[in-house]
Amino acid sequence: MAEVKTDYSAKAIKVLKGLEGVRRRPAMYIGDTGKRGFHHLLLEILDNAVDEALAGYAKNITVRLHGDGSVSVEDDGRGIPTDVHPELGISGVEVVFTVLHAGGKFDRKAYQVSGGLHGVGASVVNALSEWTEVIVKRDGKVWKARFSRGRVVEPLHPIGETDETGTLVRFKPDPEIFGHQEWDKGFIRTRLRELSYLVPGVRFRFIDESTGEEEVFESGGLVDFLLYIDEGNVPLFSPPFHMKKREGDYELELALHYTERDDERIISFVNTIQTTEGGTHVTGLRAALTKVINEYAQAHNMLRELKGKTLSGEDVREGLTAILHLKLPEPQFEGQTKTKLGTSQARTFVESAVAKEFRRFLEENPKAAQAIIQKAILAAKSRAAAKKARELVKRKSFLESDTLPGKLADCITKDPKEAELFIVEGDSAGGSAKQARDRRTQAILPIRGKIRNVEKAEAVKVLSNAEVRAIISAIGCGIKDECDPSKSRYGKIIIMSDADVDGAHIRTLLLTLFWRFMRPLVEEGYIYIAMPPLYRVKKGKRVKYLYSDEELEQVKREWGDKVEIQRYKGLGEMNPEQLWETTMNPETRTLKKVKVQDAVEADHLFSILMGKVVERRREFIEKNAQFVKNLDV
Ligand code: 28F
Repeated sequence: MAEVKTDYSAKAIKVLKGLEGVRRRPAMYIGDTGKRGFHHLLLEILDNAVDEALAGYAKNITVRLHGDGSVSVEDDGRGIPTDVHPELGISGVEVVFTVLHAGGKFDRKAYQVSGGLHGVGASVVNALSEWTEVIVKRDGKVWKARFSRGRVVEPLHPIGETDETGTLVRFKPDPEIFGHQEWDKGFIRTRLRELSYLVPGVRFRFIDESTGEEEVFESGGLVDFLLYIDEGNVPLFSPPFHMKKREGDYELELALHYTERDDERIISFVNTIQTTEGGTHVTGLRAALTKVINEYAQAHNMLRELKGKTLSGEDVREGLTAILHLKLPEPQFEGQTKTKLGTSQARTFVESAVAKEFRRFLEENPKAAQAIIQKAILAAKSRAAAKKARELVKRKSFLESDTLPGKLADCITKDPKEAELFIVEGDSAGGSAKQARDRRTQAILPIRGKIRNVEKAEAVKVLSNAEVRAIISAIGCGIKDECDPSKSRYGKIIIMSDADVDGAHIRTLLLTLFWRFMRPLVEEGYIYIAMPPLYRVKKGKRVKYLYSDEELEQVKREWGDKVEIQRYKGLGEMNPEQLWETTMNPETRTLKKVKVQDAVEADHLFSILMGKVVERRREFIEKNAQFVKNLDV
C-alpha cells in the first residue's frame, strides 16, 4: 500500500502511461483492432451496465447508434460515484475512465461480467476512443465529463438537476486505432437478445437514430430462451424443468427439456458470457443427469431390457436441450478461445444442486421421467446395435473408403503440403474453376446450392447427404473423434462461393459442418475462404478488380468519370482467366484463413438462432452475410 502516499501528479502520470500503453498495444487489451476489437469496446461498456443490473439496481439498458460513428449505452442504475476518491484525488467517474483495471482495484463484489477479454474496463474504451462523453445522474444532479484518447478533456462538473439516477456513456472508436468503423446491428441485436434472456427483468432497448428503428428485448428468463431455441421442435414433456439455486457467492439457473431430436444441446453461460467450450459447470450438469436418471430408472425397475447395463452419459443426453447460467465471482477461463470454465468448485456446486432438484422433478413428474428414460433406453439399444453391426461387417466405412467422389476434379500432386481443395458452389462456377485451376496443385469439388443444414438435422442425416459425404471423402481425414488433420489430402481447404447472401449462407453452413465434424481442421488452420472480387472497373486500358464498396468509392473518387463498372453477382459471371487471376492464383489472390473464433461465432449463431426456426431465416442470413463479409484475415 505504499502507493497511497504518492502525490496526485505522480499518480496522474502513472495513469497516463497506462493508457498510452493501451494505445500502443491495443490488441493486448481487446484482442484485435478489426471488427471484433471495435465491437469489443461496446461490449465492455454494455458489461458495466449489465453489472449494475446484476447488482439489482438498473432495470433499463439502452444502446443507441447515433449515426456519426459513435454509440452510447445508458442505464438507470445508481450512477457512477461522483465524489472525489480519497486516495487518488479524482472523481469516481475519472477513476473508472482513466485508471487501468479500475474494476479489479475497486472490487464491485457482485458477479462482474468478466471473462476472457471482458472486464478490461471503461478506461480501455476511453484510451481507444477519439472521444468519450459520460453523463451521470446522481444525488439530485446531472454530471458530465469528457475524455479523449485516454485523457481528461472536461473534468466532471454538474450541468443540471434531476431526481433520476443512472449512467450514460457515449464514445466514438478512434479511427487512428481501428480499421473497422461500422457498427454491426445484427451483432448488437444478438447480444441484447441473449442478455435479455440471461438477465430477466431488465428491459434492453436498441435504437438506431439514423433510421429511427427501435427494438425492445425483454424476457422471463431461461425457459423463454429454451423455447426460443427449440421453437418448432416437439418437446417430450412440458413445461420444461427449471431451477434456480443460490449458495454463498454462487448462483445457478438451469432450464432443460427433451425433444424428439437425437442430438445434444447444452448451451452454457458464466456471468452472461457464453462458454462455447463448456467446462466444469457443464461437467457437473452432465454428471448429475447421468446419475439421477440411472438411479430413477433402476429404482423403478426400468432397465431390464439392458441386461444389467446402465445408461451412458450419451444415452441420457440424446434429445436434450439445456441452458445453464452460472454466476460466480472471479471465474477462471481456459481453452482455445477462453470460453471454457476452469473453476473446479463449479463442478461440485452444479452437480449437487442439479442432482437434488432434478431427482425431485422426476419423482414429481413420472410421465416426464418415463419419456426421458424410454428415449435413453432406445439410444442405448441403437448404440449397441450399431456397434455390433460395425464389428460384424468390419468393412471400411464410406468415410474412409478409397473411392473419391465422382464430382471431384482432383489435382495431380499427392503432397498435402502443396495440394489445395476448392469447394465451389454451383456446377457452372465449378466448371469455370476446373478450367481456371492449376491442375497440378488445385482440386475442385463442385457442390450443389443447398447442403444440408448441419444444425437442423441429426448427425446420421447430415452424413447421408451426398454433398457432405463428397466433402468428407475428398478430404479423407475422417470425422468427429477420428478426425486427423495429418491425414487430410489437402493442406488448404478453400471455400469459394458467391459474394452475396446465398454465398454467405453456404459459407456458414460449411463452416458449421467443419466445426461440428472436423473441428481439428479448423483449429489447425486448414480452412480458408476465397475472396472473389465484387467489381471490375475499367477506364480506357486500365482494369482493376475491387473487393469492397470502400475500394469502389475510392476508385470513383480517384479515377473520375467515364469509369466502366461491372458488378459481379456471382462466380459464374467471370471467365476462367478472370477467376484464376482474381481468386485462385496463389500469386495474386486473397485468402482469408478461418480462425477458431470465426467458426465459434458461426456455430453460436446456429445454435442460438437457427434450430428449425424457419421464420427467422431471413434475419439469420442477413446477419451471416455481415459476419462472413467481415471475417478477419
Ligand atoms: C453505460 C455504462 O458503466 N454503469 C455503472 C455504476 C455504479 C457504481 C459504480 C458503475 C466506484 C469507484 C469503482 C454506484 N454506487 N454503465 C455503467 N454503474 N460503477 S458503472 O461504481 C464503480 C466503483 O470505482 C456504483 C455505489 N457503488 C457502485
